[in-house]
Amino acid sequence: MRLSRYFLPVLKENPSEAQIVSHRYMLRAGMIKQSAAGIYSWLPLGFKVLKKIETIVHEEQMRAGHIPMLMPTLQSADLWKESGRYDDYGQEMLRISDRHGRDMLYGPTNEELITDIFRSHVGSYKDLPLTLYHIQWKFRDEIRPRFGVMRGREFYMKDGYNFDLTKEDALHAYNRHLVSYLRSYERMGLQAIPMRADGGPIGGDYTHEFLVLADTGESEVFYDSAVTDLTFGDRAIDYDSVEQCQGVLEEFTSKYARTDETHDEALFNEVPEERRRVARGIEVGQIFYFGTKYSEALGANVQGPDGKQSPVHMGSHGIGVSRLLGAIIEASHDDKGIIWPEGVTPFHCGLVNLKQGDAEADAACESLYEALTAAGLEPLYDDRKERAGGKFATMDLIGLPWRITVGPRGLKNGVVELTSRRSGESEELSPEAAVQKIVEIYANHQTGRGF
Ligand code: 5CA
Repeated sequence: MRLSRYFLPVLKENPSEAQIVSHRYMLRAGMIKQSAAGIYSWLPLGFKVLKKIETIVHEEQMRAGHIPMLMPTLQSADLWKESGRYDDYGQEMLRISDRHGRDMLYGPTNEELITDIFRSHVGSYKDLPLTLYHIQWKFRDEIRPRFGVMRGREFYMKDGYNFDLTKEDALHAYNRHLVSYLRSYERMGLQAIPMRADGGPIGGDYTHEFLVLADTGESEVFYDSAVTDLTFGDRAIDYDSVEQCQGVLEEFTSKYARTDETHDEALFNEVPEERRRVARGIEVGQIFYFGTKYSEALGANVQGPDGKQSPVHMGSHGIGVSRLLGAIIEASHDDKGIIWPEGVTPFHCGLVNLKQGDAEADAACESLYEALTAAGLEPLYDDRKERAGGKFATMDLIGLPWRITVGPRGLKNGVVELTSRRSGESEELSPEAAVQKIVEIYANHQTGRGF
C-alpha cells in the first residue's frame, strides 16, 4: 500500500477523551472513530488489525476441530423468555421492538440461539462431540463504556459452544478451548494467563478467564509469579487426546491465579511470599462449563447409546476480538506509539523514502516495494512529499515492527537502513539483504492474514 493512496487520518494532538494509552494511540493512529458512546467505526488501519486477530482466532479454532458458522446480531426475545434470561439479564441487554410490536434484542451472547439450533437438528449421541462457534458483533449496554474498544457497547467477540454427551466429554472440550486459546494469544504476541473466575450471567461454577497483565486492566488479580514463566510455544498437540489437553490444563492452572471474585486469601497465603503478586489485568477471554443449564431450560436432549434421553452437556467459550487490539497495545507500546507484534501487524514493514522525487531514491523504493510484495509481504510505502521527521513520527505511531529507510546518501554506498521498532536498532544492508531479512523474520511467524 502506498501511503499517498491510503486513508490514514493520524491526529497530531492527544485526544482529551482518551484516558489510557491504547485508546489514545488507536485514535491518534487513525484506527477507530467513535460513532456513539462505546460504538466505533473501524477505519482501514484498525480494521486491518481486527481482521488479522480474527484470522488467528479462526485458524486456531479450526485447528482444534471447532466448526465456524454465523448467527445474527438481532435475536427474537422468545428463546430468552424460554431460558429465563430475558428477565435476568437486566439493563445490559438492548431491547428493541419491531414494527409488529415483537420483542427483539441485540445479542449480548448466543447460548439460547445455538441451543435452539442444536435441538432442532441433533438428537443422538452419534452426532457428538460437536463444537460450533462464530465471530460476530455483540451489544451490551454497559453502564460505563470506556477505554475505547476495551469496554465497548458494541464489540466483536468469538463465541463457541460445545455439546457433549457426558460431563467428562464436555470437560475435554473445555480443555481443548484452553489449549487453543493459549496458542491464539501467543500468536498475537501476548501472554494471557488463565485464572479461576466467576460465571456471572453466563452461569456455571467452572470457568477460567484469560488475563493480560496491565496496570490499566479493569480486573484485580492475585497470582503466583511462577505462572508468568509458562509458555505454550510451538509444541505439538493432539486435540483428540484427553490426556494431552488435560495435561496442558493442569500445567497452566495448578499454580494460584485468580480474579478478585474467586480470590481465596488463605490459599493465596500458601504461595511462597516472594512469589505472591497482586496486580491488574485485562480479560481477553473466558471459558465456561455450565453443564445442562441451557439444555434443560430449552429441552435440548440427546439419546445415549443406551437409548435413554438426557440433556446435553454444554460450555461456552469467548474471546474478546475487538478488545484484543487495546490489550495488545497496552502490552506493547512506548512513548512514540504502538509496537505491533509481528503476528498481528497491519503491514509487515514500513518503507520510508527520505527524498521523494529523487529519481534514484524513488526507483530503489519501487523495487523494494515490488520485491517485498512478490515475497508475499505487505509493505506500507510512505511515498508522500513530507519531511523525514514527519514520516518517522507516523511510522513510529502506527507501530510497524520493521522499517526500511531509503535515502540518496545510503544509496551511493549501495545500502538502505533496516530498523526494528521494538529495539530502535538499525543496520545498513543492501536492499536485497534487507528484503531477505524481513522475509526470514516473517517465515518464523504465523501471521494472521488480513485484507
Ligand atoms: N458466552 C460467553 C462465552 S462465549 C461470554 O459471553 N463470555 S464473556 O461474557 O466473558 O465475554 C467473552 C469476552 O468478550 C470477554 O472475555 C471479553 O474479552 C469480551 N468482552 C466482554 N464484554 C466486552 C465489552 N463490553 N467490550 C469489549 N469486549 C468485551
